[in-house]
Amino acid sequence: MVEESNGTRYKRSRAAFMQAKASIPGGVNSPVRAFRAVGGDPVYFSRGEGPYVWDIDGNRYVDYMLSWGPLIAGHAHPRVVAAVQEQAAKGTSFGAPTLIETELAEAIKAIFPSMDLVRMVNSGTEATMSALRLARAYTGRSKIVKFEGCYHGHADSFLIRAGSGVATLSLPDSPGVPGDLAALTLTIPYNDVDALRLLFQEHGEDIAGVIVEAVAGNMGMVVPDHGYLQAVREITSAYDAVLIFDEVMTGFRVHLGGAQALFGITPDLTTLGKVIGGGLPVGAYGGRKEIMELVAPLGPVYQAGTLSGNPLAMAAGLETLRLIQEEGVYEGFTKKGQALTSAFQSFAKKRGIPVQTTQLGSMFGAFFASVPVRDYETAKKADAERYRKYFHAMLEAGVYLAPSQLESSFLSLAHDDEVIAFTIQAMEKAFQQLN
Ligand code: KE4
Repeated sequence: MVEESNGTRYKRSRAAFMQAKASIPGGVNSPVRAFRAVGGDPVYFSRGEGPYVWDIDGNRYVDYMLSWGPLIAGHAHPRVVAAVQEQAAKGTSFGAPTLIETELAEAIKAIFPSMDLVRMVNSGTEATMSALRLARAYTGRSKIVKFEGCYHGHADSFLIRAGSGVATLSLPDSPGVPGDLAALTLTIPYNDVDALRLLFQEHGEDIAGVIVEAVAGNMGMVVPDHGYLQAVREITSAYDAVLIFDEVMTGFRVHLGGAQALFGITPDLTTLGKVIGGGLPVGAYGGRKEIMELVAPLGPVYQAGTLSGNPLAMAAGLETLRLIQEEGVYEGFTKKGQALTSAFQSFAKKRGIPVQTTQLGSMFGAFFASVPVRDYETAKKADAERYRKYFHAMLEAGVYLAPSQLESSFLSLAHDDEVIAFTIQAMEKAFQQLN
């Protein structure tokens, strides 16, 4: 049995957590970091380099959480650090246009051709809330559709049966969201075309938009059924509702061009974040010209931000996009992701433990479940207790995974074959501790 916080291994982290709780709600600046789903106290990181992070007790881990996705180049990539240092020496923010903002917008457009115009913001939440406002303005309608278990950040309209931390903490919906506003968010199961068709038959004329994680990553990793996204596209088009692909997590992860490139579906709007900031605060939304032209100052839909497009995040994002467009990067991600998921499957089989795994590009997921996970209902049935034990066994073995089964895991350029081999050895040890 793995001791969650045995002896001195996490001594400094435990003390740090106690101290933090005196000043920060729950001791963390984002709920999923609090280890609530896996028990024990969170470990405090002091530094990262490549695929590794070190905690303040000096323990080293191979990191598959990678700051929840942004660090696709790995921790402190020399070229990203140099780009940020060079930019910082010239000034960190101007609140005025800079060339580098246009450079990143153009780099994003080259990878996401559905984005005729792109607006930079400072988080995925800002991106999705802005895209939602835009969809409502463009259609003159108020209702939106989201899917149970999908997470689109913490703007009021999205905290309805959401995934990620909302699901991890089993919060039904968040208090503080006015009932009248919550009523405008219609939620249905993911991967259920009939439910979507029925919803549109009933509310279609009032639905401004549908926002979807085209590959879901916030209820664990759940892939769309064959033809599902095509059906979502057809139904939204038939009712002139705006289709928003929330690619904050999947962008550059499941494919360089995100889920829309992988599945060949063109959304009306796309939201991005994480990778395009290379670890600095960033978000972006963009899409069809006739919709984006409504955004102020071009149009009347207001959205603003003191640090939007700040040169530091632009510099880190640009260098990161250059790095992942080098030859063979995505073949490498697929090879390593498959090595991990097949090892996981084989160790589980040997122990007679039912598991489900998913892998697309540099993103992968695993459930302790006997049936394929295709929506929030089945995701919630996965064995959380077994995941808890596995998480701590891997932590003890020097591998840091997402502290919740309702999240996804990520690879970086720095996860080389030696790191993958180390991880597979840790997996084998961890499975020996699972009954
Ligand atoms: P941020 O506001 O956290 O930058 O992005 C919100 C967001 C929007 N859309 C999707 C698909 C997302 O996955 C996210 C944020 N993801 C979570 C991890 N599941 C961030 C981690 C956290 O909340 O601390």
